[in-house]
Amino acid sequence: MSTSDRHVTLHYAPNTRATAVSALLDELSADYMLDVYNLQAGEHLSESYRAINPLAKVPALSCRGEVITEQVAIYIFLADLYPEAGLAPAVSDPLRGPWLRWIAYYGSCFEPAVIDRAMKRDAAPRAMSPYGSFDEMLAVLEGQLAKGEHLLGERFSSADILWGSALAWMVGFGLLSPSPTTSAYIERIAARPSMQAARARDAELVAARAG
Ligand SMILES: N[C@@H](CCC(=O)N[C@@H](CS)C(=O)NCC(=O)O)C(=O)O
Repeated sequence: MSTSDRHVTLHYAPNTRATAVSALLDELSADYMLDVYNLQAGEHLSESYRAINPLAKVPALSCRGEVITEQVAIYIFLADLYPEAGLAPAVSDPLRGPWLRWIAYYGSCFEPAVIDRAMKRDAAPRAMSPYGSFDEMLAVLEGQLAKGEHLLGERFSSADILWGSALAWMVGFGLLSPSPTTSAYIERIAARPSMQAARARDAELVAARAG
């Protein structure tokens, strides 16, 4: 596969879930470009963007004529697309299953729990709730984070970019009171040059609009 076969367009808006995806692309030294939308101006609601993502959400990727939406798919797809960066355990690696588990946990358990909390809704009855209770969901995650520097222990992976950025957002919104270990994890991921560069670029994009 040549480098150009791996060119990715990231459909993007600053200060959103797409920001950390751009950091992941830098971590992977990927060949990519940004297709930037102004959410405040409603640019993502256009017919042309709905042709890419009918839900009119970012992030979305275009690669080799296909569209990939949903963060959990994107964090798996990109790390697999650039395996030489080592951010996706190989299928033969014992850490492959845990890596998939924690990325899926984000979409299946963490997001629904956080949205319920943000909306001040109780979890659905236990048998219907995709995450049990908020406290259980968080305790399971924090138990994993206590095992090492990264979600997979010593091994840094694309899952850390997803989780580090999501946890930072949730703390910023006042939806989480993290343990000291989780706070240290959030800071560790936020300090990565890729994350700092993504935040700086977002500030420039927003400032350029204001100007
Ligand atoms: N299920 C999507 C959710 C993406 C999402 O909610 N993106 C927000 C930005 S952080 C968005 O596009 N909001 C614009 C809108 O809904 O109008 C995923 O996990 O990728």
